[in-house]
Amino acid sequence: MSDDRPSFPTLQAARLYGILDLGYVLPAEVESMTESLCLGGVDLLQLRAKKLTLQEIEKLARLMLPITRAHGVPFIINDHLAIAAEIGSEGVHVGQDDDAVAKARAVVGPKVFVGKSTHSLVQAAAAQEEDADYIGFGPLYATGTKPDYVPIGIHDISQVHQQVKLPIFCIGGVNLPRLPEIVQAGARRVVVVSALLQAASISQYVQEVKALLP
Ligand code: 3NM
Repeated sequence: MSDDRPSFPTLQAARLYGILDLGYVLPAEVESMTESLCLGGVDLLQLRAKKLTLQEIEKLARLMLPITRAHGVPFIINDHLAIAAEIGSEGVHVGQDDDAVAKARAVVGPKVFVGKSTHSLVQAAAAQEEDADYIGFGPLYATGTKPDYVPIGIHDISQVHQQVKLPIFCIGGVNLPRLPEIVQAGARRVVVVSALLQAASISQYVQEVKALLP
């Protein structure tokens, strides 16, 4: 892992976490979309590509990294620890069925942050015990981006913030019209995927979401 990585804002300061999901974006659009997301002001950006080969994902990650670095946006690789370690991303994200946080940290090294998806209060508390650097909490609503997941609703948002002291990113069906009730329920940070990637102006959508976050 290189020691010359630039310094980045803390995860605590992050409010809007964008995911560039290849379910919505063509490989040829990845660079321009990355630029738009960063210009708009996402605080974190993840590459998620469930259907691409490892080689394809690494290639796209290498296209994105100089852009996110130029904007000072931490770049996070979903699932693939070896790619994160190889390219030197700032973070890696694992799901409930993926490697444990300790395993992830052993692969990517101590300077790379490790996030974990959680889908209940119990899983959120367990991720804190596991020493994750942040958690995703959701899906709040049914979402086509993860169609097989049962939505957990917004009623546990307040309690998860009392129980878990890590940065918590509420995820799943988050969009501008729903944001007021999500914030009202106690959310401080969100992940937005399809609403952002399908917006007429990505940069403007980013700005509008950020304006509604506390
Ligand atoms: N993880 P959208 S929900 C990638 O609950 C992902 O862990 C989730 O996409 C979880 O903003 C989700 O389009 C999809 O609903 C988020």
